[in-house]
Amino acid sequence: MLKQKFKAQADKLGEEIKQILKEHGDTVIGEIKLSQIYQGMRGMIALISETSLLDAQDGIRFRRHTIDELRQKLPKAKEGGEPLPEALFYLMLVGEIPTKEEVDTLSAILQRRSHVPMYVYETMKALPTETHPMTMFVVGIMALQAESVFAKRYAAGMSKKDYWEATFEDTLDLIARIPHIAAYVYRRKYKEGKILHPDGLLDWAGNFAHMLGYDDEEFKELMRLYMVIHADHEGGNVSAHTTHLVGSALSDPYLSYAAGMNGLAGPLHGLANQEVIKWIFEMQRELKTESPTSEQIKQYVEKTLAEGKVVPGYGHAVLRKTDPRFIAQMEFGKKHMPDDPLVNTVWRIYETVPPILQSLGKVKNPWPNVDAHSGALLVHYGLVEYEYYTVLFAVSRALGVLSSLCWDRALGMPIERPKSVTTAAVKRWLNKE
Ligand code: NMX
Ligand code: MLT
Repeated sequence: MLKQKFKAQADKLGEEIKQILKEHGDTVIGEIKLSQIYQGMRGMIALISETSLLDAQDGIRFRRHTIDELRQKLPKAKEGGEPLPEALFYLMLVGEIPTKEEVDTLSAILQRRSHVPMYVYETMKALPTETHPMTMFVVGIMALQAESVFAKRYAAGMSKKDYWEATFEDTLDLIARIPHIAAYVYRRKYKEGKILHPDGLLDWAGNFAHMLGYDDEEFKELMRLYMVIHADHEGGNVSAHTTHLVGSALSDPYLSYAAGMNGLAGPLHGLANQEVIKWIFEMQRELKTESPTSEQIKQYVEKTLAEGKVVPGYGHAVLRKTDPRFIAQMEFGKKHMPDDPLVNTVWRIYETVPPILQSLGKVKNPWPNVDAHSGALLVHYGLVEYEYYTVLFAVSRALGVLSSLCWDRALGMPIERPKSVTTAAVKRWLNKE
């Protein structure tokens, strides 16, 4: 059903795009400044991504729905609780909010597809336990690539018109299997390799929490919220853009997703979630207090800046306001753990950091992003191994980047290959040479 629905939507949009390009293909939609090609292409519109759109002021909208709306409208595991991430995947894929029954069917399909062959675990096990969890995770995904339907069918001479279907199959298999690989990384690195068997009756995120070893109902709710808010952030962020770029060479979804997650593992992107909590723990250690005052935080931030480092969890390349994903986590904290000292420290940092960054005069967005809050909520439930946090981000990000990849292949997107120039060429344009 989901596959047919997706195909029908893709055919419809594909026709509309053909018409738009026929009538308006030569329409000029902007201009490029020289500074943009030297400065990370900020603000340059260069990609199509159907699953979500980021507004500098209002934050992310998934198929036009804000985070607040998703928390109200998407089906939930329990009344009044957090939305089911499978429901968001459904929404990103076909543009419709599913019914609870449709989500339950999808959860059951994912359970059925979730088998990970033993050789994948053996490959991860061959790595030393000191290996960073993101490296272990990506090695697991790369080992699993041998299962790719797309790669097998391409080798057997698949027609262009079937690329979307093979991508769709790999996407469902990957989303089903990724939590198992991620849970194994955690259990292998931190819990002496004691694997916990899946609970076939649970939803995707609830079962992931269970396989990690956290059966507290509130933690499962946190995982559902976490998996929803980290899923997608339009197409230009490093992990989404990389997955799209690598996929454009017809590298299969396993290769493309693994490439994207290597980008997520950078400290300016997804690794910032571990950096935030590490930074707070170092501050607590140095100041010898669990609850630093605003004045102490201010001095610590100034020290961080004086050492030539960034304040992790603050700033954004597109957002110019507090990230609504930060607010959603703050609301979760106020509901479930209003007196937690670490969570309160995160809130005190939120009051203290923005004016300091603003006073530097160069930081375009002094407000917190999603990573400023996530670690403190995890620590509250006992998940203190902060090097693991980016793996959680990666599990969630699969929902967005893989549904986007389905759209890329269904719309017949070509290989991505922009033009680069040398500074000598730039000087020639400017008649400086
Ligand atoms: N602390 C200190 N300086 C900062 C910060 C910050 N949090 N954010 C930006 N700046 C500096 C930046 O390093 C640059 O300095 P310089 O000119 O000396 O190189 C200057 O301000 C201008 O940068 P922006 O244009 O404001 O930011 P840009 O778009 O280049 O980068 C980030 C965006 C997110 C990479 C940047 O704000 C940052 O490094 N933040 C801290 C790391 C972080 O939280 N990353 C997570 C992003 C969300 N995610 O999950 O991916
Ligand atoms: C993300 O969720 O990908 C980050 O906020 C980074 C970005 O959007 O550039």
